[in-house]
Amino acid sequence: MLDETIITRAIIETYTKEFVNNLKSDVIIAGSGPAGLVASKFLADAGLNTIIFERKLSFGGGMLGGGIMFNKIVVQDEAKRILDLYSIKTQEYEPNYHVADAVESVAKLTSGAVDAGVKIFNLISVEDVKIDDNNNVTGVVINWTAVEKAQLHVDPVTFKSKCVIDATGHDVELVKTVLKKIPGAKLNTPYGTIIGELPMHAEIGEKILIETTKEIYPGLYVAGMAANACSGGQRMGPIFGGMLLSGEKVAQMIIKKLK
Ligand code: 48H
Repeated sequence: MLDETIITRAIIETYTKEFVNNLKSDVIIAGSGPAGLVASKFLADAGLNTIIFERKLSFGGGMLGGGIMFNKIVVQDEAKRILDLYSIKTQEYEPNYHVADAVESVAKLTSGAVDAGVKIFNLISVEDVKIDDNNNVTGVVINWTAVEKAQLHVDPVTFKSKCVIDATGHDVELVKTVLKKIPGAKLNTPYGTIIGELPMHAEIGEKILIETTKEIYPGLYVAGMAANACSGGQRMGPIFGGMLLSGEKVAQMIIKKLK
């Protein structure tokens, strides 16, 4: 005999317990695209308590759509080792062009994060950052995506962390919030502000992403497409090696700082 109220209680109690347990963490990541997912696994593997807030129902961001909805992705030689780490199958299409299935890639990157101990909260949007007395970023302010979509006037809640990663992709949402809301905020970019992403140039876009991945403002890091969008890096289309390497790099930077 199944009691529906036990099912309901099981879900509500276990969810809220995890929610409360994660009110203070080491690292909060906004966005579960490839950069956020890879960063989270490396951070958790290093023993850092890491959580991801993802606006959508699904994970993987733009990776799931491959190129023009053909759900295949391409990575170059130097990034293939990251796919290998997750046992994601690849086919060498031409020298230095490795093709992988986008669904398998997203599923295994997500599973790798979860197995490493990352807690992923989906259907939640980061709508603001939390700051300390010196205006350093020390957490995020979140709300249900459903509230955001319905434009309801419902106040959000706050989660604290030692570092925050903006892995929100092209829209670079957290950094924009810092610029908009913190008077005189200067970013760690050539002009102290968001430069915006440059047009397509896969070769340069992929390379420069490793340099644009950085602590962009005290307490706030950028990874993935958000990094190139901040510092004026080129876009690169459906080659995803740079996103994986950027996730790895931001994790290494934070591990060095916190460990
Ligand atoms: C919670 C949020 C919020 C928010 C957004 O776009 P993504 O896949 O990001 P990356 O950087 O890991 O990968 C970029 C890649 O997908 C891409 O777009 C490429 C390679 N483009 C090249 C080109 O030329 O166009 O994922 C970002 C994730 C998404 O799942 C969003 O839903 C989520 O972040 N997100 N989550 N709170 N405020 N904003």
